[in-house]
Amino acid sequence: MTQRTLVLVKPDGVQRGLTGQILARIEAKGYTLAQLELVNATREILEQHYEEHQGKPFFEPLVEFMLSGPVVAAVVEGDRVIEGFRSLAGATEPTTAAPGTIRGDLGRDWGEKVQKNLVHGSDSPESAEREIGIWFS
Ligand code: IDP
Ligand code: MG
Repeated sequence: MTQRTLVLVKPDGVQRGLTGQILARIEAKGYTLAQLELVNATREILEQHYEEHQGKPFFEPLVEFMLSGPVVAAVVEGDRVIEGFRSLAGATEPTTAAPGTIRGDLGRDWGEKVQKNLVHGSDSPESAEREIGIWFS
């Protein structure tokens, strides 16, 4: 069954001029861009989006990072795209994310309280629908 996922190119990806490369990898894999928008997030959006992380030590640095510049929000479609995009993105920590992945090839640790790792991808069908509703309401 065709799935949808929410992908964000985070502010580090936009600021470093990597949006095109990241979207190109998604398209080259064969997925479809169904919706695409450059957005200045608000604290309200981010507190909803990252609600599962509220109270963790990296939560406030994460919100500040996500407010530091525009993000590109996309709804991406395809069979098993949720799993497929997370595989394309690589592990959370860019230092150890596998080469060949977006985070592994394009990311690194910058010695900050939050891992700047270029992209977000929903982790389940329920998260995807919830997150698409937050960013594309
Ligand atoms: P994910 O983006 O790979 O799904 P999550 O655990 O959902 O990872 O965390 C959300 C975001 O919070 C990560 O992408 C990363 O930017 C940041 N983050 C997660 N865990 C840590 C941590 O232990 N230290 C610093 N930042 C973190
Ligand atoms: Mg996550």
